[in-house]
Amino acid sequence: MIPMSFSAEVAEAMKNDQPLVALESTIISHGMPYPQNVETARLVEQKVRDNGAVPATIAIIEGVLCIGLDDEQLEMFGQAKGVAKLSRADIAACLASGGTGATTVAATMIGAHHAGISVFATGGIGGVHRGADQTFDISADLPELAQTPVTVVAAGAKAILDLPKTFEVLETYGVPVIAFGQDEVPAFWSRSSGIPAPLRMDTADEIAKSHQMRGLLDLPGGQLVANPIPVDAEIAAEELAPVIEAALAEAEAAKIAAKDVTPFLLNAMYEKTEGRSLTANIVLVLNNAELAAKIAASLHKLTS
Ligand code: PSU
Repeated sequence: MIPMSFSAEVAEAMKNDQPLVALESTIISHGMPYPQNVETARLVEQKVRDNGAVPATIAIIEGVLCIGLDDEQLEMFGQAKGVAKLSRADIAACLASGGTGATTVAATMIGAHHAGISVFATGGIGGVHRGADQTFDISADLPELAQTPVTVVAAGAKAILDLPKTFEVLETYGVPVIAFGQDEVPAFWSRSSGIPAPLRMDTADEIAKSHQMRGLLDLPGGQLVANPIPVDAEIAAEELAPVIEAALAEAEAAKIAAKDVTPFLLNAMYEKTEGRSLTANIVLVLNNAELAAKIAASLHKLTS
C-alpha cells in the first residue's frame, strides 16, 4: 500500500463528498522566496475555499504521501531546508526511502489522481526549455499531462521556456490546451503569447464537461487550462523579453542544468524585475485557484 495521509480538512471533505482542488508544493519550496511563498500558499488555499471547494496541498513528508498540509508543514516547505524537488522519476524512490520532497506539477498530478482528486491549480507548468535542441531539457510535466487524468489550471507555460515548442509537444501528446476566455494561449506573466489557442472555453462548466467526456471516452491524460493573468497584474511580453534573455544568459554562464534551471530562472527574474515578477506570479496563482475551484465544483455536480 502507498503510505498516504490526509489532513483533517481533506479527510472531512472526503467524508462529506465535497469537491477538492489539488495544489502543488514545489511552487512553495522552489518557486517563490520565503516568506511570500508561505503567505501565498495560505491565500491560495483560502481562495479555493471561497469558491466552493476544499484545498489539498500535496507533498511527501518522511516517506508519506500527504494530501493536505497543516500550517506547520506549509511553513517547513516554505523554508525548504533539505526538501527535494520531486517529479515522476523520483516520487516512488522518495516514498520508499522515507524522504521528504515537494511535488512538481507531474508529481502532484500523480498524487492527486491516487487520492481521487481531478482538478489541480498551479502557476505555470514546466515545458520545453529554450535550447532544448541541444540540451533535450523538456519538463516531465508534459508527458504527465499525456497520461494522468487531472485537469491542470495554469497561466500557460512559463515564458522563460520555448513556448511554441511546448505547445507543439502537447499537441503531439494529444493534450487538450484550453485557453480560458481568449483566443490566444497566455504566457504566464503576460496575457499574450502570439500563439493561437488550440481550444477556447469561457465557462468552468464547459471545462468540467470536457473533463468528464474524456473519462467516458477512456482517454488517458489530463487537460491543460491556460488561464490568463488578470489585466491589471500582467507584465507586457515586450517588456519582459529582454529580462528573460538576460536571465537565460546568466543561467548559461553559471552552467545551471536539469532541475535547477527553473528555480534559477524564476529567481533571476525576481531580482531583475525588482519583485514585480513575484507579485504577478502570486496574482496569477490566486486567479487559477479560483477557476480550479469552480471547475471542481462543476465536475462534482456532473458526477454526483
Ligand atoms: N508554477 C509556478 N512556479 C513554479 C512551478 C510552477 O508559478 O516554480 C514549478 C512546478 O512545480 C513545475 C516546475 O512542475 O516549476 C517545473 O520545473 P521543471 O521545469 O524542472 O520541470
